[in-house]
Order: sequence, then C-alpha cells, then structure tokens
Amino acid sequence: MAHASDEDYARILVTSALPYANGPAHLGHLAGAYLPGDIYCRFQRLMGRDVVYICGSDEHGVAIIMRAREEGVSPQEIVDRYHPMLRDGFEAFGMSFDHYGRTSSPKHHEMSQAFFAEIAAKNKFVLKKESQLYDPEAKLFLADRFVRGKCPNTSCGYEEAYGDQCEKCGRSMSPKELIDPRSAITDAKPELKETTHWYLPLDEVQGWLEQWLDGHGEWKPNVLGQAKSWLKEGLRERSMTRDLPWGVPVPSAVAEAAGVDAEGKVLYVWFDAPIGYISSTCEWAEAVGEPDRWRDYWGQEDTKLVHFIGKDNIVFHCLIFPAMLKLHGDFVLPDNVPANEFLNIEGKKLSTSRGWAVWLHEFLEEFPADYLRYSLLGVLPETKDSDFSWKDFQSRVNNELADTFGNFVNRSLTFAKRFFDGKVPELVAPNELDKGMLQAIAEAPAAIAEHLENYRFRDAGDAMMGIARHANKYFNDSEPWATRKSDAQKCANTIHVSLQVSAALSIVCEPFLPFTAAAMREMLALDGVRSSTRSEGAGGLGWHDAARPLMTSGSPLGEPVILFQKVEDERVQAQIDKLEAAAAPPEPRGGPYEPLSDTIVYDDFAKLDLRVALVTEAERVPKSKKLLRCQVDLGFEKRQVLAGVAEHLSPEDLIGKKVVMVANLAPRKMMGLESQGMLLMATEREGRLLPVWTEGEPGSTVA
Ligand code: B3M
Ligand code: ZN
Repeated sequence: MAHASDEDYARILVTSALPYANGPAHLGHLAGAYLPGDIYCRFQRLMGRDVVYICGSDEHGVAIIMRAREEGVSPQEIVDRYHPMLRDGFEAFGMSFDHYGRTSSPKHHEMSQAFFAEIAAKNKFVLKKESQLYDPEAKLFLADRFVRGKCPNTSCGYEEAYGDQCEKCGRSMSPKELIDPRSAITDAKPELKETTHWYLPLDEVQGWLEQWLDGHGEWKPNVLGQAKSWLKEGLRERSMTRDLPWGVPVPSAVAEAAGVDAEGKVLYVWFDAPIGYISSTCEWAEAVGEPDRWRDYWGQEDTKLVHFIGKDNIVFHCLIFPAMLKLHGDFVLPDNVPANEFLNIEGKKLSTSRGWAVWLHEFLEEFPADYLRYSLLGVLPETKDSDFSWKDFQSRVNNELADTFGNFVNRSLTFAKRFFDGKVPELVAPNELDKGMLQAIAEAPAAIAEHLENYRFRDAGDAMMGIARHANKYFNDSEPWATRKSDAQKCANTIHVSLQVSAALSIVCEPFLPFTAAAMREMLALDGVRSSTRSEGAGGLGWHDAARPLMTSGSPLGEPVILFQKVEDERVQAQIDKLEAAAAPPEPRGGPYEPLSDTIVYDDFAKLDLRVALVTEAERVPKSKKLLRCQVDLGFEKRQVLAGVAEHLSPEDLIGKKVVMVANLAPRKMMGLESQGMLLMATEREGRLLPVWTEGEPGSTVA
C-alpha cells in the first residue's frame, strides 16, 4: 500500500515523537515533530478522514535519571514535574492530540512488557552475557548517555560523544566502542563487568528492512538517505535491556525462563518508548469508551501510520521500531516518517544546556500561539537545518499576518458592517477581477491539500498566505471606498467576494492558525465547519467546501475584531536580550587556584588550637578600612579579636554567628587594640572573604 492515496486508507494514525520529560518544550521540538504533525492531523480531519493523533511523555531512560541525579531528586519527581508542563504547553500551542499519555503509566508498563514477552516467546531475541562498562564509584553500569568519550568514527573524532550516539556525526554505537570512555556521572574511568542482556538481531532483519525501504521511494530524501546509510554500514544486534534503576522492568517470567536474574534489569528506553504510541492509543480507546478500538488503528492493513519526528530519531523510527513491529508480527508498519532536520536559533545551534533556546511556555506568556505557529511554519527545517530569528518572527507577524491576512479580513468585515448593515451584500454581474478572485479560492483547497498530503508544510503555508496576498491586492485594486459612491453594486460585489474569500480562508488557514480560524468564523457567523481537533466523519463543511462560496447574501455577520497585533521593535529586542542573557557564560571565577603549601606532619597541625567562637559584638574600628573589632564567647572565657574583613563583611554579617577561631595564637596589637586570636576565613579566588561558619557549642575544639 506504499504509494496509495490517502483515500485508500480507512484510517490515519499519526504520532509525534514522545518528548523526554526532563524539561519543557522548546522551539526545536515544535519545528521538528509537533507543529507539522498537528497541521497534518487538523487538515486530515477537515478532509473528513478518520484520524487519531497520539503523543505522550517519554519518562524513562538515562536522560531522566541524569536529570534526577543532577538535582538530587528521584526520577519520579522529575517526570511528575515535566509531564504536566509538556502536556499543558502543547495544549496551549493548539496541539490537537487525541491522547497525550506517559510511559510511566501502568498501561504502558503492561503493554511494553507484553510486547517484549511476545518477541521472547517467538524466540527472536539473542541472550548474551557480555562485559560492559561499569562505574565503580557510582556502582552503575554505564549505559547510553551515562558514558562519554571520543567518537569512534575516524572522520569525526568528537570528544564528547555519548555511549549511544555521537551528537556531532549522528553515528549510533554501543558504549564500548567509545575511545577513552569516562563516566558522565563521576568522570571515573569505567571498568568492565559481566552482565546478561537481550539483544535484537537487527543483522538478521537487515534484508527485510532494505526491501521494505525500497518500497518507500516516496519518503523524504533526508530520511531515506540517513536510513540507507545505516543499512550500508550494516546493522548489528542491539541490546534491548539495561541495568538501570529506572524503567520498565524486564518481565520476570521472561527472565526466569531464560535463567537470568531480572533484578535491576529494565527495558531499553528505545524499546519501550515507541510502544508508548501503542499504549497511548490504547488509553485513548479506553477514554472514548471503545476499549478495543486501538486494535483497528494498530492491527489493520488499511491504517496509514505516520510518525513525525526530528532527525536524531530517524534510525529508531525507520529501522529499529519497524524491526520490532515486524518481529512481533501483530502491528502495522509506518507508511511514512516525515522527519525534520534541526532548527537553529539566531544562527546558532539550539542548546538547552547552554541556555540557547526559546521555551514554549515563555513564548506563550508574551505572544499568541498562532504567531509562533505561523513564523515557525515559514522556517520549518523540512529538508535541511533552518534558522529561527526574532527579527524574522517580527516581520512574518507584521507583514504577513497583520498587514496582509489580518488587514484584508478586517477591511472586508468593517466595510460590510459600516456600509452594508452588517450583512453579506449581494453579488450581481461580477467583473473579471471578482471572477478571478473567486476562481483563486476555487483552486486553493486542492492545491494546498496536495502540499499537505505530501508533507510539504512550508509550501502549503505559502499557498495559504498567497490567497490572502491575492485578496489584499484584489481589495485594493477594486477600491470599494471609491466605488461606494460611484457604483454601489460594484462596491457590493467587492465586499461580497471578499467575504467569500474570508470564509474560505477561515477553513484553509485552520490547520496552520487554528485560533485565528475560530475567531474568523465568529466574525463571519459561519457555522457548521467540521472540527479539526476531533474526527467527526464527513459531516458539516470540510476542506474542499472552502472552494465554493459559503456566505449567503443577506445573512448577518458578527462583530469584526483585530486578528493580529503588530509586534514592536522593543518587544523583539527584549526577546533577543533575554536569549543572550540566558546563554551568557557564568561570571568569570577568578584566576588560578592558590598553590598548595608545603606538606606538614600531623604534629605541626596539632599545635593549632581551633575552637568554636560565638561572635557577640562587632563594630568597625574607626579610621581603619579593614578591621572589625569583635567580641567573641568561647564558653569558658570572652575575648576581643580583630578581623581584617571590613571590606567584605559588615558587623551584622557576624553578630550572633558561630565561626572557627585559632584560640592559641599569641596576642598582637593592631591600631592600638589587642587581638586575642584569629577568626578563620575562606578566601575565594576573586579575593572575597567568607567566614568559616560552624556548628557546635562555643569553646568546642575543632580538629
Ligand atoms: N524521547 C527522544 C527525543 O526526545 C525520544 C523520542 C521517543 S519517540 C518514541 O529526542
Ligand atoms: Zn561522531
């Protein structure tokens, strides 16, 4: 069915990559896997097709565990924080998922274990005992991103490659292939330790994968290119389990049957995550009250399965997951995987760790979702990496959305309201311009559909804006403000046609600008358009109805509103400043460290009598820039100590605090005052002084 048209499928199942729940969504996510997926689904629903759109949070894997370790919290806490953030962010952005699940759900655990057990039952795994990298300090096997080292690809040699993949050249590997590996957790040099794992013999499915991909010459060249280069290198068996403290446990029955201790073994995140598409569909089916319906989508040959992803996920979706599906045997294979390349920000590679990112939730605090949807649409990295810049964002919003699209719709409606009693005027004897405009909308839906069905979202967006541009020019050329006085019917015709164009636009812009489309239909009082967020069958007005005049002469219109506000220079500059501030390197931390002093023996140290001292009083010494005069309580006696810290600390910083003091230092005089000891201070490289705070009752010895 590879080259069949969409009409030949009974249903369309669409997925967007499950984002790791270790951070919120950013523009890179949106441009890669989400905006295109949402546009596609909304369009297909407007076509009246049966669509289910699935997504969810990927809550397992080393990325999550790492994040939890960095923050000193449990992986569960991390995913419980980011799962709702991701879900709500996507919703505010208008993502029309039918279900947004999470891979920590019981249903997901159950289904991925069952999937694993089925492949095991079919005897498709290879069980192997092998030595693997182990961090003796963290007491962990160093799977995937837990280990870094030099990329084994000689033409690359990137020093910071991960154990599962080199981010520079894209090569995938197993941790043992890394040159000079180091633990990403402790920086320790890993040891080798034996462990048993279940491997997927990808080498055995290579021939089948090649054949299958050969039947998909219609896929995007960037996707086919990457997949084929993997095949050319030759697939190797890949471990589908890990020794990790977090993940879907290896089913105990499978482990038992194999004579392996399942303790501490979990499924590889890239084994369970794509099954998340299936479990999330299953949860959707339960939620709509037809618990078996997920099987129609996943189990029937006439389902069109489409995965929207970013390019770093190509190997998993084009080779490994299809191999899993094939070995399992019960499920459909993807019909297409229209992966996108990467989105840069202001000419630089997006990096969340370096702070070079625009976060979805922060964007939505400043601007409406449709502004972002439209500006991203224009720079989607469909065939190569592309760039998002705030200036480009501003010009797309101002010139295209506000001055072209919004201006046209607004002028049409305000004209109708002011001069035609808020009703659609009649069209009588249209002239060539009018007919040309109507002809343009008659052709537009099919032309845009052709782009969308072939995953050309940028072209589709251009074609949609092309109608608005044509319409704006039509309005200007028709000069209704002049004909209103000279030729009233001509003016009525212009407004009639403009309202027809607005109605058509409200449908064909919906996949791209869903919030705008809804506002337009309020203004036009146009009802009966089918939903683009839920499949409701072929009832109501759909995509192709936009080709014909939908507004009835004489029917009343709603209130015109301004669809888009222009984005001023200051707001754009503020965003650029914010990005640069977030990415600025941390304050320089002084020069080199103080070299270590000569070695001493314990007896040298033991000569010091260090005590806990409570500072009871402190004041500046008159005429001294540096000295504070402190009264300290040692429990058994009180002393006066002069501390040379006045440039760094105020008296209030010390009063009432306990510090470590050298109590047996011979008294000495400074500025005519006796100092009977010395308060210990840490000196940072910058020269800043900080007291050595301590606990314990005054007078306690410190050693
Ligand atoms: N979570 C990787 C990523 O976010 C991964 C995708 C899973 S899709 C099944 O890039
Ligand atoms: Zn590399």
